[in-house]
Order: sequence, then structure tokens, then C-alpha cells
Amino acid sequence: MTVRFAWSWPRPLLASLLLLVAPLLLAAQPAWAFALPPLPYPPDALEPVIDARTMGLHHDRHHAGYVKALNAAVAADPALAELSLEQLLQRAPRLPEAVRNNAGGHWNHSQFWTAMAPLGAGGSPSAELEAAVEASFGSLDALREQFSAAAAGRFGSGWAWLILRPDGRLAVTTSPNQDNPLMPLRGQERGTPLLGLDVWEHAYYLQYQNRRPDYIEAWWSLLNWEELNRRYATATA
Ligand code: MN3
Repeated sequence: MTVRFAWSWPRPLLASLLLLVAPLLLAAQPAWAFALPPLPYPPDALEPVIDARTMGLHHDRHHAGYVKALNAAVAADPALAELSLEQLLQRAPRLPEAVRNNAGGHWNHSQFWTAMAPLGAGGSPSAELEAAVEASFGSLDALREQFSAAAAGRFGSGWAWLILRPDGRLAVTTSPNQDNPLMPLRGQERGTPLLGLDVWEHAYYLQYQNRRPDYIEAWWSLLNWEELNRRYATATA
């Protein structure tokens, strides 16, 4: 069905109305509004390790929810409106809880999607990254063991991280909730996150139920080494 509007309003009036409404339309999507990045692959691309339903819910509901809540929380506080996501994280101890949690949720999930690739598509560690891993952990297997143990041992909801410390060494750490190693929080080892694994139950429960160690073990097969190589090169540049 085609609907045709017969404009009977005088054009100058219409133009004035548009001028009045334009700032409101712009205000609905301000320049600083954070946006949900699309998944870099279809939701079923990580099967059978992570099923399409988990990926769809995790990205379209959980991550989208953090972005929406972050935008709402920042909009309510003009002092925060000019800050980038990284600047918000650096102010974590002074942020309202809603901003801290949702800024962390947005940053953490954004790095999580790109750190995974379909089975067989993740490539392999660069010589530079492998040398750094060997210097800090002894071997790739030792890193994997330490990271998996940390991820399995994180009580409740949170993340496991591989970070580049300020002293140039790599380390494994964890964070509760949506905190991360960019946040200058008491008790949080700080560094540049190279890799973060989501161990919230929403990341694995549909498929793995309470078997978090099985999810962690399977997740390694999705690791996007090419992305990890790039992050390490950027962090050490
Ligand atoms: Mn999550």
C-alpha cells in the first residue's frame, strides 16, 4: 500500500519546523555515543565450540545491553560525555558504578569477539610473541596452563587476562565483574590487556552448564593468534 502525503503546510513553516527538530534528532545520537561493534563473523562461525545461540544472546543482548546502559549513564553526567572509552576506564575508581560496569563491559566484550576466530582460522603466534611468552612463562603450554587455571579459579563472574606489564613482561591476571587491567583499582594488577576470556556464566552456560574448565579448554581452539600478534606488536611499538 502506498501512502501519499499531500503537504498543505506552507514551505517556510515546514522549514522552520525542521530547523527546530534537527538539534533534537542530533541529540538522540550524540557524537560521543558508544556503538555496538558487529560480530566479526556470523554467530554460528565458532561452532561447535561456542554455539550460535550463546553467541547471539551474548552479543545482541548482553554486549548491546552494556552499550545502551553506558550511553544512558554517560548522558546523565555531562562531565563524562567528552571522554573516550579508554579515558573512562582510567577513571574507574571515581566513576559512578553504572559507568564503570558498563564501560568495562563494552571494552571487555569488544576485545573478546575479535580475539576469537573460527576453528582453524586463527593462525599461529608470531616469533616475537612466542619469544615473549617463553621469556615470561617458559613455554606456550605453560602460559596456557597458567591462564586456564586463573580463568577456572576466578570466583563468580569475571575475566581472565594476559597482560603486558609496564616492566615489559607478560603476566596472567583476573578481574571480577566487568573490571579489567586498564582500571587503576586497588588489588587489580595493571597492564595492557592482550587477551581477555569471559568466564561469566552467560558466556558458556547453555552449552557447558557448570563445566567452566571444559569451556576454557575448548576456547583455546578458537584463539585468534593473528589478532593477538597484532595486539602485542601495537603494545610494544
Ligand atoms: Mn560476557
